[in-house]
Amino acid sequence: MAENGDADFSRPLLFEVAWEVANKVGTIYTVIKSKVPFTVEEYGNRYCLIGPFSPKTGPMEVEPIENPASAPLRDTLKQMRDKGIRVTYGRWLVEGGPAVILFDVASAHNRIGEWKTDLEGHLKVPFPADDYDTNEAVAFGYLVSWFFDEFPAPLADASDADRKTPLVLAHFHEWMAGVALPLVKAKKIPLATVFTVHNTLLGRYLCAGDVDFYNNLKRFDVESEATKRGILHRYAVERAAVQSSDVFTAVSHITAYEAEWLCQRKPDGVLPNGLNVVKFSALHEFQNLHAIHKERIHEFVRGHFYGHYDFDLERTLYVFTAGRYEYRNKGIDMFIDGLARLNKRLISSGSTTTIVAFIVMPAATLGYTVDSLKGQAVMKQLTQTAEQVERQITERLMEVAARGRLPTPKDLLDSNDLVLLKRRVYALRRDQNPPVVTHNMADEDNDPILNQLKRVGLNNAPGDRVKVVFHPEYLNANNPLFGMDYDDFVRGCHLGVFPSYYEPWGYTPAECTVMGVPTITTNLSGYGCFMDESVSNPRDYGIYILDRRVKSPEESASQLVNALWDFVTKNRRQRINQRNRTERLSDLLDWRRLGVEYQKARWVAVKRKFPQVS
Ligand code: G6P
Ligand code: 1S3
Repeated sequence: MAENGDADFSRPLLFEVAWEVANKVGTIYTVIKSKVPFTVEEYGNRYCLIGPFSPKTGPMEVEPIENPASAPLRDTLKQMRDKGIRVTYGRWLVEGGPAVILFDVASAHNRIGEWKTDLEGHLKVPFPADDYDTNEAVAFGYLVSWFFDEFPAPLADASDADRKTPLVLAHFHEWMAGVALPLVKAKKIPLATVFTVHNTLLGRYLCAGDVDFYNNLKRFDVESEATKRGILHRYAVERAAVQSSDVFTAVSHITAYEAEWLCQRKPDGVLPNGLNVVKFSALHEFQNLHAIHKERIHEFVRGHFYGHYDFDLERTLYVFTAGRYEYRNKGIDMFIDGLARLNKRLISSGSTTTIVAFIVMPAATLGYTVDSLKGQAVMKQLTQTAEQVERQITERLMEVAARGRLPTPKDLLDSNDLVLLKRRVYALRRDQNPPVVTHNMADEDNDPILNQLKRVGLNNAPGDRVKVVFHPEYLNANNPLFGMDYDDFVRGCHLGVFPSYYEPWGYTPAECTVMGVPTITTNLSGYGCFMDESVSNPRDYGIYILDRRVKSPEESASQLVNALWDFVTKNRRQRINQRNRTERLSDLLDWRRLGVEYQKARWVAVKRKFPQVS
């Protein structure tokens, strides 16, 4: 956004519009936030983001500025404020510090009825009264289109010489920001638009059910499928956004293929999600971080498995999966099945390697279980006691040696120490297996993960070579069990497993890659397809790509077990080498490389909207 009011007309203004601007709901927040520094580098103060104001997080996300320095923006916001709309303008407190406009959707709630009736006229679909998310999306969309309608923009057919105001571009993400697009088109607002889908509404619903999605993609009766699922109105918004934008894009080829059939327009391009890659100057630095964070996971494991801690941590590997709790879409069904088969194979081969598999997926819970908290507490007490005894031993050693005598074993531990230690050791006893879940689930009986673990017999029994820990909450440094941020946890693990069936992009494996952690992914994830196209032998770089597109579920499951087996039978030196190779791929995922696709999409949008611009 032009702050100084005298913008260079040859240089466009760029707005980026999304429900997750300064409002973390899911991973689109990560896409936009991580891309900001790269976009600011190109657009400087001609860049501004637009999102909804969240009373909970908005004040922490944005540093407000009373009045924008740019006169057109100031006037536009004033006109809206004068009509009762609450707007926060300021700097988004993220790297790059871009300008941001947050509309308080609640201040427009009184207009939702009128706007929905208008939208029904445009989309020819009825909107239910009680769909909260849709109501919010409608209000946000009308506010955004109102903003662009008021904002001075060049006439689409003006020549360079006549153009009095800068050319304006807007990039919209996802259906919740999509309502504005058909309105912009209907009102003929001279705005070059790009729309990106990060998944399709119908695709997500269809995949979560029991449907052979990819083999039937071309045959779905989209409106009737959307109607069956009660989402026809949402679907209509998404399709209208797709069809009204100057340039339509998807985050991956697999999603582009899906969107072509479900939203009925072939995407103009693919905009993969990048990351802000921070490279270490020497490879050993990220390897050292792995060792440091693995130590912290060891501490958790000693506590969680207290009383049954009979395996060697030097021969233990940590594998994990994480993300939104979408059991089938994220391939958790296949992951658990794969773990059960791996367990059998390790046992029958007489292996002494132990695998601890973590599932980090938020679900409704009633808090941590007493047993989980107790495990960490008894281990903490044991550590304190051991440290106390150690101090006493040092004192005794000194005392004896200072008198010119060599200490004997009897001088080291006295009976009080032994009593103290015995108390701690007895506190570690327990009859039952260590729990597979760290929390009390709100609905344990119907939890798909717990039910499948039961079915396949993974219950942390003493003889099992594969142990499981389901942590139904995202990780952060204040977590009483791990006390680790997610990134540190990932670094401490050995392998990320993401056998997704529906995964438009998949940030989780991409994040692993930039941290040098090998992953298992699939050719139904945007990330997996991207790696398959970009790297000649992904497996050599620690990227195992399962075929879930052509192969049967049984064949894909065998591929998963083989990939796990291949990984767990590597020795330490091989794992270290593999991590080095994985980390080398991180440049591929950097916004500096992938952001170019965004530039191309914007360029095409300008060309389509303003053909006279050279
Ligand atoms: C890093 C550290 C090494 C450590 C190794 C453990 O490479 O720099 O000092 O030995 O991690 O690797 P592992 O795969 O066994 O956790
Ligand atoms: C979507 O979030 P999800 O986890 O619901 O958008 C993400 C960002 O583009 C993408 O990485 C992910 O695959 C999609 O599924």
